[in-house]
Amino acid sequence: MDRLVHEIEQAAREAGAIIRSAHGTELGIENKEGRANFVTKYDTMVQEFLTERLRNILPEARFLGEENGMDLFTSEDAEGYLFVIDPIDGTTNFIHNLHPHVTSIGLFKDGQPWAGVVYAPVTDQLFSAQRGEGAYENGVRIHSSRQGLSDNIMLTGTSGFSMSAFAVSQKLTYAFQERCQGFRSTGSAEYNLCMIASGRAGGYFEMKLGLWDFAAGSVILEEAGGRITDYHGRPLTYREGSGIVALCEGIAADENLPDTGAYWDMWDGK
Ligand code: 2AM
Ligand code: CA
Repeated sequence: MDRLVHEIEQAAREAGAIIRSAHGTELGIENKEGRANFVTKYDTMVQEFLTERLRNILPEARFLGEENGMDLFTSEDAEGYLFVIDPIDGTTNFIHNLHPHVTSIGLFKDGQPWAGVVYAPVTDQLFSAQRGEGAYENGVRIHSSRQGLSDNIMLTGTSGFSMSAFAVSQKLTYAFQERCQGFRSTGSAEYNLCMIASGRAGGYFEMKLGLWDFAAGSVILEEAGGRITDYHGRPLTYREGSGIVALCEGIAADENLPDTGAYWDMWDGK
């Protein structure tokens, strides 16, 4: 793996140390737009820390992040290097001192994800991947499950932002339920993708995510032999947030899965 990726890993570990130090302190919780959407002073602090730290590592890179006001992909982002950062993915967990909450750093090259680093500070798990170089957990190569649905646990999103998305997700969960070993929900999209990449879970779907919620994990999952698409099975555009369906190698090969696209079409988009 490129030295650049190892430097990003180090930056993610340092961000994680800031997050670990937060417990027992005043978090400075504020409401953002919409339902169950919070930001704390640590989200902002870690975003600022990473922006400066990563700028030193790769001065020519542009930045897109959840907490820095630069959250729209522009035409200039489609060329060269672009960091797509979520300082804390799983902020609601973080607020409740619940694992997982992770720092995630995606690095795009010419508009496509090229490397991803996800660090879970509570469990000291570092996931990373570089396009064409495989995926790793704490330096050990990982691969997604080659087993089918009946031998896997599935993960579901929380869809805290929308009751109508929650209702459709519940229906899709029901459709998968009888064929898998049941569902879990972690509250962090990036961590979910790493759980599939490392063979612990078989799949995950969520109807609305920010680009920073899957920018890093998508490379990690694909490098671990898994697949990530929209609900209709199409490749992601990586130009904005979207709904995602993420599957391990074994489940991606199943031709009789519930039709996620049909469920997507039931959602009013609100
Ligand atoms: P966050 O913790 O960075 O906000 C939970 O299933 C996942 O959904 C988390 O990764 C969470 O990211 C994300 N999420 C929470 N609220 C969201 C919203 N309003 N829009 C998109 N994604 C959201
Ligand atoms: Ca976040």
